[in-house]
Amino acid sequence: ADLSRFIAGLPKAELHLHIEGSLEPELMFALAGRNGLTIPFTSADAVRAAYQFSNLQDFLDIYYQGAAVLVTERDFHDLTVAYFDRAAADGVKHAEIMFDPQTHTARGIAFDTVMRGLLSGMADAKARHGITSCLIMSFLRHLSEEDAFATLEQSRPWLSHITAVGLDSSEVGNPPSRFARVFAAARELGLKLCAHAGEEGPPDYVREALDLLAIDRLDHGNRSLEDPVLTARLAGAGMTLTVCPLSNLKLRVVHAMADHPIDRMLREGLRATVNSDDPAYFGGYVADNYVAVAEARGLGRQELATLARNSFLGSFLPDEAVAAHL
Ligand code: ES4
Ligand code: ZN
Repeated sequence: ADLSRFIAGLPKAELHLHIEGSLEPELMFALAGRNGLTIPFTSADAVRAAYQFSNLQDFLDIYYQGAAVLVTERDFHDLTVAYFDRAAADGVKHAEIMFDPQTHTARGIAFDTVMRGLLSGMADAKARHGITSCLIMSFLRHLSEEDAFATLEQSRPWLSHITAVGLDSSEVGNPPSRFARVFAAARELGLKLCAHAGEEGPPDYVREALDLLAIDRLDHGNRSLEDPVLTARLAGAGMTLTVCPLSNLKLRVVHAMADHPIDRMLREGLRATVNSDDPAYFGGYVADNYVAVAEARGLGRQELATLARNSFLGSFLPDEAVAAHL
């Protein structure tokens, strides 16, 4: 209880959060009803009971199915507000939110509908809780480069409201190299660059994200630790890793929380942060992730404070705003 209170009281930024992954079963049910959609479950608890996965692909199949209840601007607004209400309780002061436009445009939902709903939810969060936020538009790596370019094109009217692009979905077999050109185009447009790499994929994919995508931030990155040269390079470059302990456990990136490498990452000089990834699916919001890994690894207050400080250092906030949070 003491540890939980300390963690909730630590000002923190959340840097790895898929907004579609914050869709709780109760809201999924409500949105299905409101939109006249049928989902193959009789209750929110039945939805929860169906969340059985032991690898990334099994999770993604369930996650994309859940996102299908998001239809109207109000749906995206309500989803976003629900996330921020929960994040506020966890001491989140700033959030950099990933969204997957292709998951929605592929179902005939307009890009503008998604953007309007997310942005109005973010404005509400600022008004209600004082939480600042920005958006990371993630490309689905199981789709083509052409599809990613079309998505970048659709985002053009909204570029002043988008801070970065990301790369998510099925990692193995979809290396960063497939998206080198679209990332170069995004950089030309002034966007920051993130990519999921080294979650299930090998250290080579992390190297590709550095060398071919020129990422500003690495999502997950766990498997970098298998390569000491790569680890030293990430540490030397001051690269931020957005680590997600409960996600790692659920998707078997680690076999037990007691094996989580978060403290090893810090000892190796990596700028590691703690994040929730898909909290509605992985069993906890950001403070739950800090608590779970702190208890399992025996982290002290100093290490926890370092992780929280790293979250601001690794954010895309301007230097003055970072300094104001430290
Ligand atoms: C994701 Cl944990 C994870 N990995 C890759 N892509 C994702 N999309 C949502 N969650
Ligand atoms: Zn993720």
